[in-house]
Amino acid sequence: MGFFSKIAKGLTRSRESVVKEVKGAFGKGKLTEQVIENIEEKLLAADISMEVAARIMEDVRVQAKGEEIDSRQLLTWMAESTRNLMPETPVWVAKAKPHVILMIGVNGAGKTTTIGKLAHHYKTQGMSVMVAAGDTFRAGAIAQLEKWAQRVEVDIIKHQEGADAASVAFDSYAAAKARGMDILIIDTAGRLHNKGHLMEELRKMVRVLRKHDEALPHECLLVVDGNTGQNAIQQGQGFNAIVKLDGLVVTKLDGTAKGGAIIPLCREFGIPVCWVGVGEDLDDLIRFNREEYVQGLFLKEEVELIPDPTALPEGKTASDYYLGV
Ligand SMILES: Nc1nc2c(ncn2[C@@H]2O[C@H](COP(=O)(O)OP(=O)(O)OP(=O)(O)O)[C@@H](O)[C@H]2O)c(=O)[nH]1
Ligand SMILES: [Mg+2]
Repeated sequence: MGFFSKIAKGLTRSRESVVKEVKGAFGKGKLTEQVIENIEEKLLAADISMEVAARIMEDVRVQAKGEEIDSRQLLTWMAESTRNLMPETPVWVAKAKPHVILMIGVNGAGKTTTIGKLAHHYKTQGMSVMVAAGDTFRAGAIAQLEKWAQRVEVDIIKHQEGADAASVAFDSYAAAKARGMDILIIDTAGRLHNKGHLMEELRKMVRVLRKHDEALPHECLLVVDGNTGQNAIQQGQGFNAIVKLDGLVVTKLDGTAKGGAIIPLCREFGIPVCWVGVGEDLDDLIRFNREEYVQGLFLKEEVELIPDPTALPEGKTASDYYLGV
């Protein structure tokens, strides 16, 4: 399954509520204040913030110039406006050897799972990968990462449960450097952004890593559960105060109705979404692409309209549409 159908599938629930309003209640006509208000409401339900929803609808209002439009046009403008509100995801490049990625986030966000998927991704690209069991806090966390490391056949650096997480980070860098690894991905314990002592531990991890090299970590990724919606903004603020965030990983976009939360999140922090998790398997990680995201969020309602792939309109192939695969 390509990026497109995966993200489109992941965003089905978010898309449905918005598209239903636009297609069902609006259909075709002039954009009245009432119509705009109703659509804004649906955008809020998909966890697009008030500020962002208002910006999108203002853009649409300007484009429409008071003339009659249909729902398809309206959705296309909404998608365009939304895309322009999001920072573009950069092409990934290794910053050094090893390129060090630190994964942070609240409990259960999907950090360890994402590390497994990322390790797999880089390995299939021909790079050597090491993972570090920096979650020494939660019982079973080291074994969980070890399982992933075995599954994708990458090296792991670990200490005992309860050991100092900062020394795991420090040692893993030394080991990755000595072994000539391309990528080092460091796991951390889940922590609430308002838990002072755990945030202090994170600060220490970064401080200690920087004894090796001031540029470390090269990538600090905040992992947020796509279902968390706008609470993720508060989480992000807490982490941002401790360590500079480089990008977001939004997990569990499969099956959430809150897929819109991505937009206020990356606007708030001015950082791009780098990866999106759409399931629990190794391949269920996608490099984010804002164009395809907004299409998945606003435009792929065609799935109901084209139930039979053998009856596609002329000039179209099945891959032009999301068919619910
Ligand atoms: N459906 C779905 N489940 C996911 C995704 N990513 C992670 N999960 C599941 O979410 C749960 C928590 O994932 P973990 O990777 O353990 O999360 P974590 O952030 O490391 O958790 P802690 O270490 O406890 O803080 C697991 O059951 C994962 O299988 C995703 O993209 N989609
Ligand atoms: Mg974990």
